[in-house]
Amino acid sequence: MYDIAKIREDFPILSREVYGKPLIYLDNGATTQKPRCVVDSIVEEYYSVNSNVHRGVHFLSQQATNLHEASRETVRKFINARSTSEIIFTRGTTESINLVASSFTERFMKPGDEVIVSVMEHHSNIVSWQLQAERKGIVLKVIPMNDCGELLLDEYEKLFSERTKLVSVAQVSNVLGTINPVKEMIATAHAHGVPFLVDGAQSIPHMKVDVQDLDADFFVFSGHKVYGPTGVGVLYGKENLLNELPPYQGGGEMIQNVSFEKTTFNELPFKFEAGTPDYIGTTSLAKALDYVSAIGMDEIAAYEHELTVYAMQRMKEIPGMRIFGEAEHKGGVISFLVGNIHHFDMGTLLDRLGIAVRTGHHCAEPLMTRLGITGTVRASLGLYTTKEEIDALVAGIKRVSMMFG
Ligand code: C6P
Repeated sequence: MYDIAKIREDFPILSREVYGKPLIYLDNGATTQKPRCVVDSIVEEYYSVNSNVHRGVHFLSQQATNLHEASRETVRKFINARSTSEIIFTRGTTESINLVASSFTERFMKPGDEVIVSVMEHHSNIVSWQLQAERKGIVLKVIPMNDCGELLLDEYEKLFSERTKLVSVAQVSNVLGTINPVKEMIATAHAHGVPFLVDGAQSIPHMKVDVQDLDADFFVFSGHKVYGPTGVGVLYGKENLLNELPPYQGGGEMIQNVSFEKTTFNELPFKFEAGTPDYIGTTSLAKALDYVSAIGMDEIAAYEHELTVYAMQRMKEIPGMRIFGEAEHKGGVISFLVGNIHHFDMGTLLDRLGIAVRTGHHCAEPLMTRLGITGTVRASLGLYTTKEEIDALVAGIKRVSMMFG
């Protein structure tokens, strides 16, 4: 049984009001709200354990280290990696992609070598590669999509050449909600001998992820989008690949021995974790993963799917409604425009009704160009979203539309 009332009680913020109206939080694609156990974990660890990890012989340092490393194991289990050596803690999806872009390019790419991305990528999976294009002369190739927001797999296949060195694609689009067939796309890349990075920022909160089943070479995500804290994220990488990559940043923890003549580097995963990690954040992230696991990722996916189907159907009742993203396989992200109403106006007026949505280009300007628009209003669902909230959104949109005649 999916006990939505009980789930909502775990999130104190959901009972607050804005402008004297009950909060209807539909901006989960930007960040999710936190259950009590996640916030409690932060407070408790600061109050009773806080000490730097991997650095002290004393009791607290060892206890903090144990918590930090236990969290790595929780992440490993959550995405079914083979070993904790494959779990690198970062600041989030963006830092994880930048790490791979920098280290992978340095190790494996020459000027003229190619990376394939898709037209629906978030800026972090475009600009990270463009920086390498400027510095190292690599070339970006782009998988196009159809008008429903589905990637054109035949075109994808045609993009491979002898110079293709990596494919980097989001599992779920943060604008269209499209669930891309990454398992199939990874198999295609591997048939060409090319590794694949999956941007899991928008998939990890909504579906079961098994990196071995996908056969992903890299998988990245942010803690804050999966009901965890801000400032901590994950880079999963296959051990043999990570071993080949040079370090991303220099500092404490990532070294074995340092002299002014020569420095040797620590083993995985520490080679990529320079400086004091956000060990309070990693413990709290593990609490978030335990929390969603206890509900069940399949149960969350089924609940959100039903809600998405309902939301799509209700939204289409609204006169002048244009929905961007109608893929057959679609998650709970609904981008729309109504008539000639500017997305910013719609978002601002919905806000006055207590409804939090995101407006603008959603850090996906090339996708906006493809769609021929400057931005959308985006409602993104979470595990605590209710049908009543969808109804309130639909009523809110109708009310704003009436105001604009
Ligand atoms: N998308 C959104 O409102 P960070 O900021 O590092 O946690 O995540 C970046 C990122 C990367 N890939 C995808 C597919 C994403 O959706 C995001 C973040 C948020 O859509 C904030 S722009």
